Amino acid sequence: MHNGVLVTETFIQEANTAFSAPLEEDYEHLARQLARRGVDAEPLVARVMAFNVAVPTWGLGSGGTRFARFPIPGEPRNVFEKLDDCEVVFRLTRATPGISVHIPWDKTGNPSELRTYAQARGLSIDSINSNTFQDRPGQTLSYKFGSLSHSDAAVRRQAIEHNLECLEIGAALGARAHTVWIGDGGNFPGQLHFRRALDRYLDSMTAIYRALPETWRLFIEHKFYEPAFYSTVLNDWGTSYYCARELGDRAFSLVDLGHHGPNVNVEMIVARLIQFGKLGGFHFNDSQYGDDDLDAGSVKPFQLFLIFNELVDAERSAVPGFSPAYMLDQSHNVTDPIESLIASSIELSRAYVQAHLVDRDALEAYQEANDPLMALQTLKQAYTTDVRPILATARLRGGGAIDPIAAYRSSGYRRLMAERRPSETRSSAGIV
Ligand code: RM4
Ligand code: MN
Ligand code: MN
Repeated sequence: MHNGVLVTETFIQEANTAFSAPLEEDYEHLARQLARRGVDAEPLVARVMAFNVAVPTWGLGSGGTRFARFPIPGEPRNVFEKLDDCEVVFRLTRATPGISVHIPWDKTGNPSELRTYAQARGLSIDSINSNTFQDRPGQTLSYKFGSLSHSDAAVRRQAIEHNLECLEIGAALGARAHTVWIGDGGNFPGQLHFRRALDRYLDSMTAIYRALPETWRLFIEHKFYEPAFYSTVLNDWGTSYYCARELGDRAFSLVDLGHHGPNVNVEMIVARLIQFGKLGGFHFNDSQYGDDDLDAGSVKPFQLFLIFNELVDAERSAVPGFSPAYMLDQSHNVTDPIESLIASSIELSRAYVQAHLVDRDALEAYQEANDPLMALQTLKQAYTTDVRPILATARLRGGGAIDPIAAYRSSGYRRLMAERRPSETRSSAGIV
């Protein structure tokens, strides 16, 4: 069964008919408005068409908290069904051909079969994530007290081996990056010797780095708390930067938007990592209090814009080696995951194109003249521009939907999946 049956090109074209005349009008109006500001809309459409963000397989099922998980009908039951859902997101948005997979959650007996399955849907696996933050049935040693930084060398070895296996699977899948996030840390003061734990982490990571295929990048993801509540081993961007530098040229820091303390200036962290040549990429999501894994741009869209402002600034000034990987990392607890992923990918494109609207010469002049009010106004002018017609035009030209969520809802895809994928009783708590 191929799910394109429902969300076919013809279906999308038909869904677009009602929206295309108003879109044309809105696009022309916006293009004239931008022309008055000396901005050409056409290259912006081209930029949006070239903009991609990878979708996480673990975001396709309903997530949950440690209290409960509320499954929705038609959830994918395995990685193949997850890819079917990814295909729907991709067809409608045309912005999400890349997929991040998590091992062992997405482990199959035959990675090359999975690779072909993805390719047949216009998708590719671009990064692999290891998981040493939970125990699996049949696992010899427990990660309860850590993995790559564990006090016991045998546990560290087991966690290293798992990462090496991820590299092998990733190579068969055609991935180009490996992301390591560990849950290691301490729940109580005194539990961990901070320096020793970090040394052990670095030793383990060195073994993984040595096995990294030549063309790959290694991403390390810091997080200031959770599951460890008092201290984490890779707690902040400074530690991450230090470790990435110690590991070598192909190791980079990955910024997950939910992994910072409240009110932390994340855009500044992004700028610092760019300046130091160590920004590997992003796990986009949004949050109110912590690692809430909410949809990108839902709570703090201005922060998302400010982050893209730094990214576009680096892109335009051709910072050497600047090539961050854009990935979503979200848990959809109360929405249809397909809709959340569509909405999130649109939020990212919006922030990206708005960042391109910043009048950078004017901004620099205001910065040099110490005119904070006008500097902010310059950013706000870009941020308050309604760029929806540019985003929709880019989707339309790429073969996607003008209104992807409306098209998805009218396709009946979820209903059909509810019939085809009888639910498995899985009411346990947990992120996925
Ligand atoms: C973590 C972290 C990792 C993700 C897991 C599921 O908080 O963000 O990137 O793989 O959650
Ligand atoms: Mn993450
Ligand atoms: Mn996270």
